[in-house]
Amino acid sequence: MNINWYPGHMKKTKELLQENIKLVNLIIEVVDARIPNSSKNPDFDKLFRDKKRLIVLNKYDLSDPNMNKLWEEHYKSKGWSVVLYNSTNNKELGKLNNAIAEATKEIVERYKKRGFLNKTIKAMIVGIPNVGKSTLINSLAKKKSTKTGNMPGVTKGKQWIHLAGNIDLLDTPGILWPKFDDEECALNLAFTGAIKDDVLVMEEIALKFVERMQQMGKENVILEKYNIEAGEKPLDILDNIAYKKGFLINKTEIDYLRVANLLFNDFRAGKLGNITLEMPE
Ligand SMILES: Nc1nc2c(ncn2[C@@H]2O[C@H](COP(=O)(O)OP(=O)(O)OP(=O)(O)O)[C@@H](O)[C@H]2O)c(=O)[nH]1
Ligand SMILES: [Mg+2]
Repeated sequence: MNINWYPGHMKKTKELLQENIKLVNLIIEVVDARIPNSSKNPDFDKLFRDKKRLIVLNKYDLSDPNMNKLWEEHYKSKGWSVVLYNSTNNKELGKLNNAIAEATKEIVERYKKRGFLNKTIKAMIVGIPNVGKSTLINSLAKKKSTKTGNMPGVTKGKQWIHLAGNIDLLDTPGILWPKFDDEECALNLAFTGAIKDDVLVMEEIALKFVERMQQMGKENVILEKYNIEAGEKPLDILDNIAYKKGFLINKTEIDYLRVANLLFNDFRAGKLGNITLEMPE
């Protein structure tokens, strides 16, 4: 399977990130807690080498709590600030504000020594598409300052948002990288909705998803959710879901696209439970 999605606007966004590095003190890199490795753009480590970085493991309400701890420790051990966050829950805001304050402590101290007591901290939010960057900004701004949506490619250009407490945030469009060398990584991005469904054959992706769930010993989650029998092959599971739901074309042919859409709507909304698809090395 050959999965790639690097439209022209992503190349432009990379240039935009590059141009704005000098203007910011802090990089807030948002990753998906269900796929912390696959959702980490490998270009960023080089691009932001010399900047203070805060990693937000976003959507941790959808990922496995035991894995969350492992990933948090993993990134801490790399010397980055880390916070587990749910951008859709305003009760968690304090946690993110504390993490930002902690990550910018040294910068604020340096400003103070030079006599700048209320200097604005500028932070740039970066990450792959659909990971929750704009939702996170809206949570910090306590209002809808920037457009969000459950599909990749919602934010089209850069946008500065001024927050109380002397901080400016730069929202940026999500970007991937030109070529996925690793099929597992590409599939993880497809499963979670970071790659536009339109450029994928969702029926095949669904098959790969069932296969992965089987490999992880989580096939039961699917069987229980749809109240179906186990099957020998991943395709049997898709068939069983289709028969159970009556997803047939002309009463005979299985409508695999409908099955795929159901499966991914449920997985992406957390209706298959808290699932993390990869472990730290
Ligand atoms: N469950 C859950 N959903 C979230 C969280 N953060 C964001 N979402 C949802 O994820 C979807 C994508 O959010 P956006 O904020 O638009 O993502 P983005 O990173 O700005 O995406 P692009 O602008 O396309 O790059 C939306 O449906 C949000 O409601 C979270 O922490 N938990
Ligand atoms: Mg956005």
